[in-house]
Amino acid sequence: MNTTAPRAYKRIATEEGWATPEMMQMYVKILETHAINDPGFYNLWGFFGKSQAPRAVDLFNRIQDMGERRLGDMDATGIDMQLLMLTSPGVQVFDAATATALAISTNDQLAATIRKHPTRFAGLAAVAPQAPQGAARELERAVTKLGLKGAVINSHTQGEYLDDEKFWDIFAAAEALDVPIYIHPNTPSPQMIEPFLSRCLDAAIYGFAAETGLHVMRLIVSGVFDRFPKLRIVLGHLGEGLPFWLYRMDFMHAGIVRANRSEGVKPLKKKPSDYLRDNFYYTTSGMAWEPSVTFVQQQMGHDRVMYAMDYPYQYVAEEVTAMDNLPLSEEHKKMFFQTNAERIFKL
Ligand code: 1DF
Ligand code: MN
Repeated sequence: MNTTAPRAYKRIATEEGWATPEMMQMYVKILETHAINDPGFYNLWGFFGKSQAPRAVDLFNRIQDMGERRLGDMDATGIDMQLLMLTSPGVQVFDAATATALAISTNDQLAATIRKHPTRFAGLAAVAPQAPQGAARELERAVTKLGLKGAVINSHTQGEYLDDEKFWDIFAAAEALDVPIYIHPNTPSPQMIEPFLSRCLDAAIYGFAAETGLHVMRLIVSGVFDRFPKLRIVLGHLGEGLPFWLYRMDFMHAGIVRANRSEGVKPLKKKPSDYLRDNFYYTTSGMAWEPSVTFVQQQMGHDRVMYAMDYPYQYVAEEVTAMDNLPLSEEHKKMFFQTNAERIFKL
């Protein structure tokens, strides 16, 4: 099938990476000076930022191009619109003041890019969880003044997770603004990465999902969704494996609560799986495989699963064809490629 042929739906890709030259230079400087303590960062960006391997050079160039090359790649694969997010780990590796300032300037640049191509691009704001009140303020500015559609947070921030209440101003802001937070993967935190490293399992092959799935489980059992019942979270990679665990997480969580095992696990108003069905949305980034997509659609509902490519990391035309060929009714296919994204992100 030709993905550029006329069709009855728009293709909106909902986890598409971009970066500013300014941030890429700051990443390269970290690589050269070894300025932070994050083994995952050096593995991931040592490849994209310093390696001369053809794939690394190609990705390093494509991620920064916000004009002809990107639009050409979208046209070549029949992508009508990209929902852009600052590539992982975004500003989360810098000190709080640097990260806060960089998020603001990055969001201004993203808004300018979108103004140039308003039918092709929409975007999520970068925020710096290192300064939670500043992050909440920037989310509000980005949504109300810049027209961005929510925020992206790349899992842990220097080893800290969002179930810590010191971060909850960010959730309060997202709930009040009624915009989603996309929890995008990061490499595992310094506390958990060690056994991943020697087998190169720390990034997209598996570590991303282990890290991000853990992060979401921490959020759920912390009770954050009882405190913010309208909070909406988007996960890529079909939910980082969690939809496969629904039965077991409920069974085990009930036992842990009953036994009063830990201060860190209090009774919840609902089952863990209920929050994954009520507060979460899922994109197919990197997971263009019919059995998995079909399973998540069955479990979570056709109104919660959206198409994503994960450009430029998984720029694969055959995957668009595979998603076009999903066994879906015309109605469900339009929801999957277009109208779910329009509704969830208010495009
Ligand atoms: C990779 C994959 C890199 C994803 C990403 O951002 C990323 C990769 C730095 O293949 O190394 O967002 N991904 O979401 O699957
Ligand atoms: Mn991604």
